[in-house]
Amino acid sequence: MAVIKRALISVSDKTGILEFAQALAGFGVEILSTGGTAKLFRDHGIAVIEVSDYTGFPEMLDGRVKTLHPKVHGGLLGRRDLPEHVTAMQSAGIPNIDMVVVNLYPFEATVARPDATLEDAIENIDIGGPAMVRSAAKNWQDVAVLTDASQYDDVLAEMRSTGGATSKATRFSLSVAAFNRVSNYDGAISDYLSSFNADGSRNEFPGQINGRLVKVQDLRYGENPHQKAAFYRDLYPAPGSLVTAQQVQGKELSYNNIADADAAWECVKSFDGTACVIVKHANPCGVAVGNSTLEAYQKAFQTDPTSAFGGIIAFNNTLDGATAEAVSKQFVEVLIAPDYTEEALEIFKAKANVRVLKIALPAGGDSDWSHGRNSHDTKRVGSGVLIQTADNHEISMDDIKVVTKKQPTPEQLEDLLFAWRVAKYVKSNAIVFCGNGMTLGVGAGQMSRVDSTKIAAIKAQNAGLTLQNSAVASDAFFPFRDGVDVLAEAGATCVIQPGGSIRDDEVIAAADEHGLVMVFTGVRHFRH
Ligand code: 93A
Repeated sequence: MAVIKRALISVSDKTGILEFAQALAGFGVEILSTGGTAKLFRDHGIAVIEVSDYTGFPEMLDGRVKTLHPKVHGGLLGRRDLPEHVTAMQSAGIPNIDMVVVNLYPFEATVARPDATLEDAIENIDIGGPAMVRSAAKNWQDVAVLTDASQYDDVLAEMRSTGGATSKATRFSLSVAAFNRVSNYDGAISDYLSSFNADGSRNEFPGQINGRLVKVQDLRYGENPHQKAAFYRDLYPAPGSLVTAQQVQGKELSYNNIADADAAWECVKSFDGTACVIVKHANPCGVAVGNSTLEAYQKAFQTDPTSAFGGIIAFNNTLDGATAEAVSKQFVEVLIAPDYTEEALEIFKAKANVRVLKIALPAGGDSDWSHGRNSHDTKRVGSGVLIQTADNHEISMDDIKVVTKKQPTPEQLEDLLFAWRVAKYVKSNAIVFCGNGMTLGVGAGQMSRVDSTKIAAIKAQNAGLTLQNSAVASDAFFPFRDGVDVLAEAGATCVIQPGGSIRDDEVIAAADEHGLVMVFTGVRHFRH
């Protein structure tokens, strides 16, 4: 146990610092502080020694040099267990400093401001703070380092129970937290500065990316029970992304639950009207829009009741009691919605295993999800990672080009756009039959497009749904006419696809032959 006799406090975020310093003073701790922090303490009657008085060296260069002094760093770094260190410190007149309480210049908050300039950012790069944090964290055997207000209470509680000391275990975990903090801080600086090209323009893919991840939770196992796993999130997650979810009830989320929940949530939040998405094994097996969450769910369920069993179900609107009642009739693994009525939550309570997730709408709180979009998408390969900007592409009516003799009706256009939206979230090769704001048959993840088309038609048939007058989306172009022949025979009357095949002429001729409407989007939505 190391009793704290002297502490250096230098904080930008002054949350809770008065109470903490007051408590330290109560233990008889001598407090050293920098300009602004020292003034705050003096104003509140807390005894404090200015670091500049302590070192005999004034703060200078607009505060850029405040604590960078051997009397500070020697006091933090000197080993108490080495006689040579003890003697050297004594002869240099450097007393021990047993505790450092530092939080850094707000670099991250500064660069998050839309109006922040490069100069603002540079001025908010803290040098002396991280230096002290590192000195103290390196010497954790004897020095306690606090870098966040959330740590104050626990440290004080321990000091109360030990007569003013901290334990080795506490000092070690504080040291780890301190290095994490400094690493994140430096990572944020490195990421920000690297995101500029030499001419001042922004660079989406800089030479180095400091992928900083924070553990959300350990998982019982991975994709399979013999694999170990944990769930991590970005240090700064996109608002409204899955990692921001709050689990309201239910069993612990599994690895596959999380992967599927993400697929369902990303898909459902892309709709403007009330929508429901049911996902199984990473693919939507039912998607629908409706006048209520109940109607959307009932339509989505109809697409493929067999696959919906044990599915992940997401809504983009508050889930009400009537919907909860209906959903409770099926076996469901995970439910996701921005909110739930009290009645709905009561109904789910009776199904204690069901995992119920609530994801707050992104700041702004309206139906415009664009500010809640993930910016990048990553995929692990061997010892590397592929990074791309997220597939946030949306088409509008202006992007659509009719290529057949037949023109689409307004209803057909609506169905085509719905089908196109869904196809983006289906694994390639994706073929999606739709009609009346719901999926009718989904063909996913096949190695050939014609097989995907056949499977989608078979699934519709299995569900007892008719494909007469349906609309079809294909996530990428038809390489041959065979897929078009299959969907026409199944009853589809209109098709949306990117176009761009060398056999587009053959494909368009097939569509004309079948009397179909075909439109090109000019973009594809591969999803692997
Ligand atoms: O400008 S600095 O990099 N130079 C320093 O020597 C130094 N020492 C502490 N910034 C420095 N600090 C930082 O000052 C601390 O990390 C803390 O964020 C801030 C507290 O300043 P004040 O007590 O004047 O409000």
